[in-house]
Amino acid sequence: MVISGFDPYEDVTINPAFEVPKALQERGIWDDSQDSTNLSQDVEVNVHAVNIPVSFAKAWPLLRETLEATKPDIVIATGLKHSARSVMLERCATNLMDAAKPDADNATPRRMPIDEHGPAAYWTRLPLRAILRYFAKQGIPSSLSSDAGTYVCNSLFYSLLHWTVNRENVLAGFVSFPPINDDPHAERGLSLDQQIKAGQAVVRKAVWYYLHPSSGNILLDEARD
Ligand code: PCA
Repeated sequence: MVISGFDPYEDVTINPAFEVPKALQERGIWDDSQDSTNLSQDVEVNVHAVNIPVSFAKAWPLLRETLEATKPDIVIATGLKHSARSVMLERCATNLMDAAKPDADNATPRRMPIDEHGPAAYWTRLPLRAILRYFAKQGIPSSLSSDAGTYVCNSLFYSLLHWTVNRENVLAGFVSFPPINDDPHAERGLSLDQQIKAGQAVVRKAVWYYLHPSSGNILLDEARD
């Protein structure tokens, strides 16, 4: 599987979208005693982490290069969402770039489609409700979200879902992390440790689902565990 994050950006000192992919590549996805996926730990999951520049022009070509080189079954892209209070599972990517600030190449696309001929949006095929319930069991605050904004995160997600349209054997999704906050009573943000656990849980559940695909509508279904 491939998990992508972003290069350091803005003035964020510790960026969960940089740290979580790195941690998963180093530790794998199993070091959590509360695992309840009933997945045998014998399933070998190779985690390949990649950091992407916060650039509208370069983000997707770089991720695509990695996907073509590693041919993963599962791709989870991640980003930091400043406004998030918890881990957010993104349902869809919209065909819109609207940058409020310049990207790493100093580009500021305003109200432009990502793909002039592409559909307005793509849905993810990750089993979001099942992941959400799994998070609840593990005490990881999380919620569903309908967009990853209109900046580089959303553009990367849109191109990724476009790429998977004809690759039915690839499961792809996007997770937005909140800022890192070690205060357990904070209204916003989660500790890095919790965010790493969340990243591991998303991948475990995605692997489980990959091995037990459902024929139902994963966005509406109260998917089984
Ligand atoms: N968040 C930005 C881009 C990189 C990141 O982590 C976004 O919300 O698009």
